[in-house]
Amino acid sequence: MVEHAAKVRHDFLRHDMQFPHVWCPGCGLGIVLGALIRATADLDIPQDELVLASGIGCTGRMPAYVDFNTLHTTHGRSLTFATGIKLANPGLTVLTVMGDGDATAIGGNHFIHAARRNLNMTAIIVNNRIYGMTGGQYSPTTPYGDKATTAMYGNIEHAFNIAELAVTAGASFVARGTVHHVPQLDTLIKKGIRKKGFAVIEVISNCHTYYGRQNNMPDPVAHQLWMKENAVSVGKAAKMSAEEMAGKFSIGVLADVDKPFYSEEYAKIRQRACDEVAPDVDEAEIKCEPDRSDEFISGSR
Ligand SMILES: Cc1ncc(C[n+]2csc(CCOP(=O)(O)OP(=O)(O)O)c2C)c(N)n1
Ligand code: SF4
Repeated sequence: MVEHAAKVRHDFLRHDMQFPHVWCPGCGLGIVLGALIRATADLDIPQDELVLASGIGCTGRMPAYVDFNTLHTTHGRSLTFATGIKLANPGLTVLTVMGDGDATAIGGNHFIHAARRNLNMTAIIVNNRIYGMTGGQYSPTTPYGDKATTAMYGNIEHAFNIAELAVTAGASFVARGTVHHVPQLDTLIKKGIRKKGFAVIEVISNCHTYYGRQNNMPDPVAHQLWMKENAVSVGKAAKMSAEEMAGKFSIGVLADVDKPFYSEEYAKIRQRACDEVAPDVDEAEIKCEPDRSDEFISGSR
């Protein structure tokens, strides 16, 4: 077990090139990184078939540390780069990792439309309720009344519920986990990668440096205790009243539906157009590749 964990760390991290990392000691992002490499290792996906794209932010630094095909792109735009990659090479397993600001503020438009299109990729959204990298400005997930560098008297805006937004926008698979419930987080990421369609995993995490310090949770332990006390399983949450759920949040799988996904539909349209408009062109030149990314996913752990 210990040997396996060490091998995963050795094989999946760019340990000799990119460490020490830039994150604050105790930041939840290290836990998300661990869950991501364990999940991809368990699924036995060859690293050359994996892509991790990010935007900008503390979360956006994650691709620097993993030994996959990686892109560190512009703020809010990782899904647009990821879409291009998936359509150009549907055989790749494409993931994006975004902060709450990256995904739902500047990238909010791309996020809802990626879900609506049902792109076959996995979006991990690390929700630490703040803009970490730029010094603690409030984000679309900062709760009403909480403090931020730009809301020193308390936030007067109301927060998005990222997972519910994803369900409403049409994502095939939507789950919420935390950096406290780590084995569950590994499983949710694996389920998301296996899913054919747009999979969203919201991860409740801690930015104790900027969010916590301004909101009476100044260290990672306080955040861990808060997650432990306030996370409720989806099944249990369904039986609780709105009053009982006040201040709490559900964890687990919120949506899991099967429906046509974009890269498959797009390949069919291309094939049809090729057959009708250019029947004489050599098929090898046209390259209407179907989405076969699941052929590389074989792990059963
Ligand atoms: C176009 C653009 N606008 C603004 C910025 C500045 N900026 C960099 S990261 C960031 C927010 C980061 O917050 P979040 O996405 O929640 O990620 P975190 O750092 O908390 O992981 C902002 C506003 C930028 N880099 N590019
Ligand atoms: S500023 Fe916040 S989100 Fe960024 S590394 Fe530090 S604790 Fe993590």
